[in-house]
Amino acid sequence: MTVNFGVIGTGAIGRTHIDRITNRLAGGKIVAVTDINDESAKSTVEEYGLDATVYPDDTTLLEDDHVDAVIVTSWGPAHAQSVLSAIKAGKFVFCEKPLATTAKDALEIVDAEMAVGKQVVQVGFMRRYDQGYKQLKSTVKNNEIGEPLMIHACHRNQSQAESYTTEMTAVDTLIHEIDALHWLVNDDYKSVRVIYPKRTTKAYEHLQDPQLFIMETLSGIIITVEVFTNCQYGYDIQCEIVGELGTVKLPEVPSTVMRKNASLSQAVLTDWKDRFEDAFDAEFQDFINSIERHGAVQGPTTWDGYIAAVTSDACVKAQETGEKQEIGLKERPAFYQEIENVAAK
Ligand code: NAI
Ligand code: ISE
Repeated sequence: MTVNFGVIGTGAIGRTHIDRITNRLAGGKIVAVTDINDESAKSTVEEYGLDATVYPDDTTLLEDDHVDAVIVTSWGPAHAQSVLSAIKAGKFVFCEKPLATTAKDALEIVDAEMAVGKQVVQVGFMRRYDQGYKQLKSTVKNNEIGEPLMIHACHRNQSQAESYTTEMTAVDTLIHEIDALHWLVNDDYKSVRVIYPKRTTKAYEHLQDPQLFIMETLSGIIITVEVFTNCQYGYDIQCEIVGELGTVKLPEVPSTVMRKNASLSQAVLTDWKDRFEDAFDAEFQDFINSIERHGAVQGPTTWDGYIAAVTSDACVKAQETGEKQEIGLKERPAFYQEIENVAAK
């Protein structure tokens, strides 16, 4: 079986996903695209030589019976509506982060999916498919470093466009750590506060950069995440878990070591696309294989999208008030507990 995809949003990451499905992965085909910028949709079809219909909007794309699954790669605030419509149209959905920009919208998606009775939505938290993060997860799960006590993480981007705001540090960038870190230690968040260090002069004036988020989980694990989005030197993702018996850390990205001009050097990546390319491929291959083999998906869930929405919202309030914010999650429905149990096997 081939999974026929419709793509809603043919911008930067939409195109990379089209490329991976068309040129690298097995079992998927792009048959439909749409973008509010019609030219973008048309040029994407040309650029990748797709045999795909260009639709004027998501509503008409979702009426196409040839489309089995949609990829939602529009701007964040547009995601929830497209995901809800796609679920109602009986499609599988791969939604880039964020699933929704409000907890209310995320819960509406959760309810719509539960009404279907199986997992049909996968959220694009690709770090769960990264080899390094997977090794961290199994180290903790196998109790190799004892009980986790602290996590120290950092998310550094080389630079940001002028349109990037202080709030985006939480909702656009930190959101990857928000998802990955509680998943690593199988815990939920309790609170967050943010500290603003001395500002870099290398950022636009409206942006507070860097920022230090301090989060606490229900079991008392303290998590520090430095987000520095104009660090100049490269794209650098770090994560160390400190346990009772030892520590475990993400590996450095492999790179050749050069000896030249009396110095020893190793390149640092500059782009998230390169850092997580294998993880993006793996998450999509899993999405395709799960539909083909099980008629349901098994990656990061809408409940994970809900946790991220509530938590990033609290992070923004912490930015605005300068005070610690409680993170109040609803009780996880049995539906999502069962999905997690199956995925953990
Ligand atoms: P982009 O701005 O390059 O592309 C978004 C595209 O969606 C644009 O072509 C725009 O015209 C289109 N669009 C907006 N609203 C639409 C609607 N209602 N219907 C149809 N098309 C619509 O943005 P980019 O960088 O591709 O990001 C897209 C999403 O992917 C964002 O939610 C972003 O947070 C996420 N993302 C995830 C990454 C990851 O590491 N997992 C990395 C980069 C982006
Ligand atoms: C971007 O949207 C991403 O998701 C990248 O993974 C992240 O590193 C970057 O900061 C975001 O702007």
